[in-house]
Amino acid sequence: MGFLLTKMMAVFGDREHKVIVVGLDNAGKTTILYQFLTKEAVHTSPTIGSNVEQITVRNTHFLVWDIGGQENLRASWYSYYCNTEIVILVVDSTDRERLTLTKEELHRMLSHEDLQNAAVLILANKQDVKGSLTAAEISQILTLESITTHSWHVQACCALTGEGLPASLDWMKSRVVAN
Ligand SMILES: Nc1nc2c(ncn2[C@@H]2O[C@H](COP(=O)(O)OP(=O)(O)OP(=O)(O)O)[C@@H](O)[C@H]2O)c(=O)[nH]1
Ligand SMILES: [Mg+2]
Repeated sequence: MGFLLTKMMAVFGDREHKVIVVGLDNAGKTTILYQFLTKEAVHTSPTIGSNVEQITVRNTHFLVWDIGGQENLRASWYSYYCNTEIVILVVDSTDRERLTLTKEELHRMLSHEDLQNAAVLILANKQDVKGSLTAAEISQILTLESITTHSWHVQACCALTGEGLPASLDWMKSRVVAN
């Protein structure tokens, strides 16, 4: 049955779109992945390696890889890049000290040839925390306006309540439909 379904999906062009979720440790990547999937805030622990889940948005299927963001794991992010259509960069909007590091990681990532055709969604997470930076402030610090090589979008969100995440999925869907 599964085989038949896979064959039918291939015939009708209803393929899976690969998405990777990156960002520094503690940004909220795993919380976002499971909020996408279950519409609930789950308890997480730091990701060693990755989690992968299929998420469907009105008949569009995404295979979403949530990759651990600890320093020693960042060097292997590139091994997930091949065939990625959308990169979700999760930012902890309260972590002002490490935004420069996030900016460096973002620009390094975008220069990788395997991500040449990928679109980038920047999620300004933890908007529920008082004093967090706004999406516009994060956009400025990450110098998003200077990115002309990739399609990008910035979205404020809160992974605990799910606020901002439906709009993010809509943008992801619009990107893959456009291509
Ligand atoms: N206040 C608040 N806390 C959040 C939010 N999103 C995630 N957190 C918390 O931030 C912590 C880290 O969340 P994770 O989702 O595990 O972070 P991660 O980016 O997957 O971290 P690594 O796996 O180490 O790379 C957890 O305690 C979450 O509950 C949010 O929107 N608001
Ligand atoms: Mg994680």
